[in-house]
Amino acid sequence: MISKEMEMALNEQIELEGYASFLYLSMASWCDKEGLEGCARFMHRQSEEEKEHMLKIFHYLSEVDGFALTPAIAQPPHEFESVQSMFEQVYEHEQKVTNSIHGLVKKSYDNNDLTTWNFLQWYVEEQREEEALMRSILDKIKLIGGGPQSLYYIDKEVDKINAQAAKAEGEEAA
Ligand code: OFO
Repeated sequence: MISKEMEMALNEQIELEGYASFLYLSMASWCDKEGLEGCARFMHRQSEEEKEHMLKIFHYLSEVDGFALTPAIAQPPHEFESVQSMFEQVYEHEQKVTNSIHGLVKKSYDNNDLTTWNFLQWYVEEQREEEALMRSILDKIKLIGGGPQSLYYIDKEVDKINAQAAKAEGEEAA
């Protein structure tokens, strides 16, 4: 059975993952509005992934006799200054999630809750991958620069990255 302290901390993580899902959904909608279809597909996919991350903790809590709470999610922003600033916000959010996961890993270790410690290793790896992915997109955006057709090329690149990620996970790119 999981401790109340760990249960509460995992419920906070549920909220953070849920917020990430809503934030990326909001970004997908903005991208669509701006005609950035590839970026919209990418953000929709990220939003779904975050929902899965949230649910994974839900199921874990049930499994260890804890109680998962459905979070109240704050409304994310709807407008973004540019595609670059949007991806900068994604990267920042991912760093925040990474710090939170690392905090949970430490807490589980300090509490001698090695079951939760082991469960969290998946998230440690996932965050490493997500941060690397967002950094590589930001690097591409900087390389493409601000020329007249830059948005077209950025959108194409992000769409390509999305298709590769979907393929690697054996799904159809939506
Ligand atoms: Fe849940 O991995 Fe990103 O935030």
